[in-house]
Amino acid sequence: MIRELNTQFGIKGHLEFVEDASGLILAKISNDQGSASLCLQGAHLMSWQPRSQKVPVVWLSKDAKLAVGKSIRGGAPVCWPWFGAHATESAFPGHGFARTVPWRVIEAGQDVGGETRLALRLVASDKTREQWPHACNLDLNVVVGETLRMELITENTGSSDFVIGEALHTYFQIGDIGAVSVGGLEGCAYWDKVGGSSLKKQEGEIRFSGETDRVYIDTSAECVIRDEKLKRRIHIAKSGSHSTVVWTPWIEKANKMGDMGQPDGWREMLCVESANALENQVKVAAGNRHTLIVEYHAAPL
Ligand code: TA6
Repeated sequence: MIRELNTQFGIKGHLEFVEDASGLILAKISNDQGSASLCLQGAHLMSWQPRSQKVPVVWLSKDAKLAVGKSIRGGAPVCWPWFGAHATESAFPGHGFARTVPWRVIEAGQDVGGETRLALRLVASDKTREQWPHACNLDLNVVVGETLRMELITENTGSSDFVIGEALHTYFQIGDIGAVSVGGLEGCAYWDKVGGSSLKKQEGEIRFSGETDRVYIDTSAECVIRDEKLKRRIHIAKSGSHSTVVWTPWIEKANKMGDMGQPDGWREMLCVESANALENQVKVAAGNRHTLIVEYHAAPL
């Protein structure tokens, strides 16, 4: 499998497929603009570091475990075809199945600007069809450079419409959760999921002093993480997404989760997720497609 992948899609000096000890296949990407790693299971981008940055921009837990059928803590998990708990089936996996099932490589190449491109498609199975019986394709296109671009494309190849919830649930690396703010969501309505679920309005920039789990709705705004410790900004631009989720577990939930990297790995991550969730779920008409795009770049503060 590895040899065939490298023969068909490998790019000398830029893209190599390797097998992890867990048996999962990883794509290792490197060019003069940046480097990244991606697990084929879940099309899960695990890390990304532009050459301009001394510290990765996408965070991966030191305790991240790679295992068949299990989600990986960190990176940019693909949440699809629902976000959060399934509406009716509590036995179905939170955030959908896309991030824990096999995907296959469909294309790879070097763009003219020197970025490395990798396209993957979810491999449907009896298991996925049990949870999602609709005829469709789900692709993820990743372009790695000084900017990271990801395109999540849902194509309805069937004869009936369907509705999806989705997110690129990206974990960003920060200096310390007490030394960052998030701008771009001022004035937006959000569902505050901490201590129940209530609808509130964002006043000013977001700062963090405890568990924060918010689904901002009806917003296509670009967000910026301002990191006073690493002295950098992370720009999070998006299209085809009308929800933004902002999440830090804080100490109690992080310790319960057990894979956030002891003793306080959770202090060095912040999730800003480009999504379509809750009232922003998307109807994909028969024969149509829907694309959610994110573009990340880092700059000095
Ligand atoms: O996106 C925020 C959230 O929904 C939180 O409520 C928390 O559950 C987080 O996702 C992590 O979920 P996971 O299934 O990856 O452990």
